Amino acid sequence: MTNRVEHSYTADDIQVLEGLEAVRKRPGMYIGTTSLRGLHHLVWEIVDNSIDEALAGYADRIQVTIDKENIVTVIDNGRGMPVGIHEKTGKSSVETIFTVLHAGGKFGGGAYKVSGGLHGVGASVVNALSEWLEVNIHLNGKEYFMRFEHGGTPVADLKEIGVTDKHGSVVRFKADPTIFTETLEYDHDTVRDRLQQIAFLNKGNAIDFDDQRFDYKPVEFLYRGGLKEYIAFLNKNKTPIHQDIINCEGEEDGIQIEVALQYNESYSPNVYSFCNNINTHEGGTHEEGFRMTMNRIINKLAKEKNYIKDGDENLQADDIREGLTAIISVKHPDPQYEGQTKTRLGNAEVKKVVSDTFGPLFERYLYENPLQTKIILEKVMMAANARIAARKAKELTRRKGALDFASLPGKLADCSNRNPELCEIYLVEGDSAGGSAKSGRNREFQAILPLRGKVINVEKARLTKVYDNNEIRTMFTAFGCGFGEELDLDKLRYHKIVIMTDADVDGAHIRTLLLTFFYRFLREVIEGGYIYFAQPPLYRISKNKVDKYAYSDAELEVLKKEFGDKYSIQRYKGLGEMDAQQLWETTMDPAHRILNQVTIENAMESDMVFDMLMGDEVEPRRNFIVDNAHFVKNLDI
Ligand code: TTJ
Repeated sequence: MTNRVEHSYTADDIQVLEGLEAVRKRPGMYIGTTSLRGLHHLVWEIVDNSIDEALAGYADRIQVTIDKENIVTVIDNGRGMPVGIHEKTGKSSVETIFTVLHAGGKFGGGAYKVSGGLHGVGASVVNALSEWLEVNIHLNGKEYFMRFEHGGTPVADLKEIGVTDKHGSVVRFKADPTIFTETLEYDHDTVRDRLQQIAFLNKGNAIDFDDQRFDYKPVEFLYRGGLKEYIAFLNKNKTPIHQDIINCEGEEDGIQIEVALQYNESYSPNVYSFCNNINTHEGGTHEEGFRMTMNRIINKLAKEKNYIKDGDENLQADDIREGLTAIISVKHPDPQYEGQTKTRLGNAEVKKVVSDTFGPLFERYLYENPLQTKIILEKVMMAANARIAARKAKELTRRKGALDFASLPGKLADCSNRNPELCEIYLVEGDSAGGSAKSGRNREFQAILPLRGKVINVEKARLTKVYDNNEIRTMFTAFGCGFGEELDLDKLRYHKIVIMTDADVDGAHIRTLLLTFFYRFLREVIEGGYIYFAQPPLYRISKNKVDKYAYSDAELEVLKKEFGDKYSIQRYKGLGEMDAQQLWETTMDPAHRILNQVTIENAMESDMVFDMLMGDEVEPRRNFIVDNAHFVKNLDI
């Protein structure tokens, strides 16, 4: 009998190790990638556990620390992980949580598990991918400790190590450098932004972030106003057209819904949705429910108040979304995710829940606030009228053949190859760099499109103006894939669209304008991974007719050492300072160049930065420039 128990215990043991070994063999299966993005997943995974405890109502403060060695510590003031022996495994629950795959969820106390996409794979995955991981638990006056090494092997059993008057859980870990071979350095901004987002989405829960690397100061994110404060944050560089941020909360069938919205003067929509704190980039049933409810109520009011009359066409979703900043956040006990990146909420029942909970509250708000309603309806009517005008302008443009390839103005230097997979188009700032790029390129597969002057700001211009703009028309024509509803990626003529600008503030500005354009008109092209930034070198270092190029200050330091003394350094201020040969060697030759692929997050970020740089508010702009002084300094001296 005893033997049998022992035997099966050993078998379990082996199984556990095999489980973690599987994670180490194929980390991508569990965290998507072992790049920086995968590294960040470790942090999200651990933080999610504390969020669950907060959502269950037992914790209200989470502290995240990254120290100088990139060791991450997550602390919550929840109940503390359970310390008893786990029935099924015969080991402590803590050991089970950190060594058995997918065990995480079974121990959480909350009804809303924060799991979706790659999240929620469990703390054991983090343990498996860590050089070491330590757990401290404060529970019932006692402190417990356990340490794992080499990808999840317990150093000793869970041990009582002292007394405490606190309660909660502490997890510390060092990512395994043999797994994360690309980088072990967490990106400050990415971690900060995500923690701030979690704080916005969970009102009243404090998240402290202390990044001890560089000169960052500790920050506390605590938003008692929740989504209302999130909207105020997103709109901080925009001009709202009505005073209130409209905020509705409800619950039905155990599904919680929170919606907040406000219209601003701009023309573009900013609608974000979340399920269990995960950004559902691809939308889903909560967003559909929101759109349908908005449509129904706005059309109803527009009719009642005689903005639209019998026989007029209904207001459309696009009219209602113009200049709308909105967030829809649902907490669902059993979310189903769909879509390419598993970020579309699929639960059909959510549509009705949004309609039932948000609908009546939103409607009531509008009836009780006739002044704000009037402002909103007038804005939506303007959008509808502009849409009808734009449709006519677009039809006219198409009839004139302006988007046909034959009508392409002479400035595109196309490539000779016709296989889109092999073809690249460089969007180059300025005619002089455009000239060098044209002479330096490989004309077999590289096309060059010089952009003259400033690219139009598609956020601030009406659609008719955008369609009239020469640079925009040329790009649409050159890309060949159409846009908006008619966008067809199969027709895209280049599978690499490379934005090549000077490495200075103006270049960054043009890059931002272009990204904003792509984000608003060709989002699928970004999502398809077709857009890149070229990275021109910052310096050339030469000695005895040998030239080498540095793409960062750090690289320059390395090269200086390599060259010893008696070298000369040229600092590049713009693409125009390089001749055709140099431009090819440093920035365009696939064998040597650095291309940075643009992600939808880059584009969203740039959308916000953009608003800030272009908006009416002086203070945020000043702060941004001060914050980025290192960047500006690098480039302008
Ligand atoms: C489970 O039910 C009994 C009381 O404690 C519940 C629980 O699991 N709480 C909990 C887990 N709080 N915090 C965690 C946790 C925190 C971190 C940082 C990491 C992990 C894996 C869990």
